This record gives sequence, C-alpha cells and structure tokens, in this order.
Amino acid sequence: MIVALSGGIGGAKLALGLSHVLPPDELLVVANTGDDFEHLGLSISPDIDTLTYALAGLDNQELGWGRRDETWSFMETLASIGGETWFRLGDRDLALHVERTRRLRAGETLTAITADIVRRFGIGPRILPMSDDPVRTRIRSDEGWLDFQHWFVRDQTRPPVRGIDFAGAASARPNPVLIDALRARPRAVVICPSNPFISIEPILAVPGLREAIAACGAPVIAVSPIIAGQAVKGPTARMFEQAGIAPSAAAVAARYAGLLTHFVMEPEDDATGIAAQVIRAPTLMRSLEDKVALARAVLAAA
Ligand code: FO1
Repeated sequence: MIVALSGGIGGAKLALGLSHVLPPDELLVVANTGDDFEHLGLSISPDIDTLTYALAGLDNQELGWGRRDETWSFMETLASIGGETWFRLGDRDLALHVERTRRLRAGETLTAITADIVRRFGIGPRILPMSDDPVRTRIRSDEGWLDFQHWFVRDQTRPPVRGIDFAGAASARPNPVLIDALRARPRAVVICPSNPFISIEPILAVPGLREAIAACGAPVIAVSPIIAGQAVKGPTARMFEQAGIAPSAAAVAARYAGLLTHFVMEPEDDATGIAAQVIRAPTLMRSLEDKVALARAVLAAA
C-alpha cells in the first residue's frame, strides 16, 4: 500500500501520477481537511474535491480547482440577488456540495460520503479525509485571525501570515482507516508536493498521525513543492519568507524533520543540511507524463 498525504493542487497532480502507476487497491490518498468550511449553508471540502476531480479526469487544468466542464448560472443568479460570490461554485460542482451537506446532516461521516462519491466517479484508489472530526486552518494576519478560505480566496493571500492555527486539531481523531494502513506496514508514505504549512502540517497536527507515520517502518518520501527558491504555485515561498525562513527545498525538508527517509528535489537545487536521502528528479508537473514520471521516481526511491 502507498499512503500519500495530499493537499491543494500540487498534491493532486502527484496523486494522479501515482494512480497511473499503481493498482487501485494499492493507493490510499489522505486529504487535508483544514481548508474545509461552511459557506452559503454548504459544507465544502476543497482538497477532497480537488483530488476527486483530478483522479476522475474532471479537473479544470487551468484553475487547478473545480471542474473543466462547468457552467456558472448559479453564480450569476446568486450575484443578481446580492449573494456572496467571492468563492466560485460552478453548477456541476454545486451538486457535490449540496449532496455532501445533505448526507453530513443525515449523520454520515465525511469518510463514508467521500468513499461513495469517489466510487460513483469511477475512481479506483481511496481518497480519505485525514479525520472525520472538524479541523479548521486559521491564519493570523495584522488585522487578527482569518478563516482559511477568507485569507486564501476572498483576500487572495494578500494579508501577511503572522501565525497559523489548526482549530480543532487537538481533539480530532485520526482517520482509523489511515491508522490501520500505517500499522499494516505500507510500502511507503509519500508526502506530496503540497504547501507544507497549509496542506501537510494540518494532517500532521492530528494527534497520533505524525507518530504513526514515524513508527510505520516504511520509507517516508517527500517531494519538494519549491524549485530554485520559488513555489510552483501558490503562497508557499511567501509563507516561508513571512516565517523568516529563506524559501528552498531544504527549508521544506526541515519542516518534516524527523519523519523523512527520502526527499525528492530538482537536480540543480542545494541539498545542504537535508537529513534524508536526496533523490534528484524533475518535480515540475505540467503534463500527465510529468506526473507519471515523478510518481515512478518516488516509487523507485521506495
Ligand atoms: N480557489 C480560488 O482561488 N477561487 C475560488 O473561487 C475557488 C473556488 C473553489 C470551489 C470549490 C473548490 O473545491 C475549490 C475552490 N477553490 C477556489 C480552491 C480552494 O480554495 C483551494 O484549492 C484550497 O482550499 C487550497 O488548496
């Protein structure tokens, strides 16, 4: 079993690459749920949906989130009646949020709902929420605490990050399916090239998960989301700078100190100080071939 930790757009790309090189029942993708939020009365799980659409081949390749075959009548009508439209919900995407919200209110777990939706989209690998208990990433800016999507989408990550909190993490229970997979000695744990601060560390903040990964007896292989000091996408490099850390692949590896056996990074980048076996490979994924090639490099390291 390959257990992959993923959040955001970069994570979903490697998860897709892995799904092309592994039998479906040998890939378990753990989704960050710290980005989840209630909006317009709907329970929205962006990182679960980004993974679902990517693995189903339905993702919008330009935006990285939402669906490619989308229409926007709901948003247009919502705008015309004064509703909040800063968080864009396409007509097809909306059905997923409405149905997930109904099932959560009916008492189903996010794990059960996600497993059913993934199956209905014809996806083979499992997509697993890191926990069925609520964990909410919050960003402390100069004006106070912001909910994650307000910071990330409404404010377009402009407010400088002075602190990050994962509300609810201390009392969240790790997904038991994940704990079982880690105890059953997986072939490897893969930390996808996601933003360490807001996509991977919420997962590691769930009590027991960091320890279960460290004790699983399998290679733990992280892929750098930073190339030549720049983030491939999103606020990763800026978040390092705002934390007073020079953005680099080595700085990413240091975020996972004590967990990694291997670290996959670009051939040209400086590996000084990385306390793991360094694997040199192209980590920029544009095409499906790039995603598959990086997945193969990760599995070869394992
Ligand atoms: N990101 C944006 O930058 N703007 C949006 O309007 C937006 C809508 C959206 C709708 C559904 C969904 O699943 C994701 C969406 N995202 C949007 C992306 C989302 O904010 C991020 O993917 C994650 O929360 C961070 O990785």
